[in-house]
Amino acid sequence: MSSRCAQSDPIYLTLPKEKNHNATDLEKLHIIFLQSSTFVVAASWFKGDVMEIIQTALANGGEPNASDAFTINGQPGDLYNCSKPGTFNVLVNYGKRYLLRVINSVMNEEMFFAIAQHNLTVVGMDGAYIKPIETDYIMITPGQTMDILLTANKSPSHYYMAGRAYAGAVYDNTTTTAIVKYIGNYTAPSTPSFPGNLPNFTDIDAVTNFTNRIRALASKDYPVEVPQKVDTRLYITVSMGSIPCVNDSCDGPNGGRLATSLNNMSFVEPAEDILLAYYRKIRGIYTTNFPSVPPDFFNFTSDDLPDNVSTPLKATKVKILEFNSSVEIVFQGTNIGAENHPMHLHGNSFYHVGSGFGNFDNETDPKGYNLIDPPEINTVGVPTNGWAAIRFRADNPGVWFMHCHLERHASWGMDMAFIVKNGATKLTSIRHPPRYLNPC
Ligand SMILES: [Cu+2]
Repeated sequence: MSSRCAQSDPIYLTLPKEKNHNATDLEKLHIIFLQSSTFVVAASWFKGDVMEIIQTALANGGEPNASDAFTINGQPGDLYNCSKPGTFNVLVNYGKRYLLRVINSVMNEEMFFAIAQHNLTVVGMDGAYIKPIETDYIMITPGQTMDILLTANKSPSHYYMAGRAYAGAVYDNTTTTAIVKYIGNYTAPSTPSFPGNLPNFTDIDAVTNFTNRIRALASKDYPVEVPQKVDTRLYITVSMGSIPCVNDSCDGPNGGRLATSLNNMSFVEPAEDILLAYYRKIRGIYTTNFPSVPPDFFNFTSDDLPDNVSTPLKATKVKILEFNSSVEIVFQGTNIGAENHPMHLHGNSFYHVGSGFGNFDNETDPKGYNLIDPPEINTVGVPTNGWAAIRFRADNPGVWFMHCHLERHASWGMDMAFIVKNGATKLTSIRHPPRYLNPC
């Protein structure tokens, strides 16, 4: 049986320098979640080719099957049938401190992660320092990276580290584990202790409580440069709609085809690359009128939604940004298929200046923005039926994709692109394409 590795779009790791953390006795460990792996051992895997599963779901317009297992460093762990012999082990020495680099490379799920009886000290996120957070669990979205210090200071024994999903509409409800094993002579328990503080699948409070603690380091060496004034503002609704099918014959809601959207625009991947079309001034590939506000205003998070708000328009629209302009985006989650959405921007990190539940209020909510030490990240979780505000300076000329990092939402159209115009100099302008461009 074969299976394919299902990863999100490429993750570029820019890791903070370690000099701030007296890394003299720091050992480094890399912890990577993968949604499926190279081998299919038991019944609880994606059977067959994961791309085929996704293509079939896309063709039929419905949800793809949830995965059958998560893995830590390629292994599902003890809680799956037949996986025990391959469980990943992390060997530690008592008294040492370790740097865990946790990457959520799961395709469709945000993940909780914890280690039995050990606190985690989160010191970095998406390649930037944060003020250290002592916590007994983390929540990490697909594509996000976290740098975490672990001190091996408990009784030498075996301890589970475990990860499970923060639930979406359809989710894999299994739990992946690895084992932290202290080196030395002691009698190991027959079963390692399990992290009692690993939140349950639907624990929204656990997500909010963890996320709200994240602050940039904001030191002299690592200053915060969040724009205090805004040139371009966008207010973007994030929705999970559907488009009717002939004879209601598709697998989505009411026989329709699932179609996610940003400001009611469900992104259609163009035949020609947007970057090339922009560079070569090819017309008819995209339009530049991505809406800066939702086309219709209603109570976005109400249980009682107006009729006809769940059918988006299919289009390939971009938003043009002036070089070096400051941009604010408020993502507004809606009750059109309410879910948490990890929104991810290419080309720039951004500052996460505020979040809340319900509808964003453009008079009162900005008063609560954190413009002192907001974390600098590249993926932000938009709370279920809530909002998240980000700011960045558009100083990287080019074409930059922005999308939900849940792969299935992105594949249904929860995407758009920015075109950041060139600056005045060669250094602030996009480069020529390479002389030879791969034809595929
Ligand atoms: Cu999403």
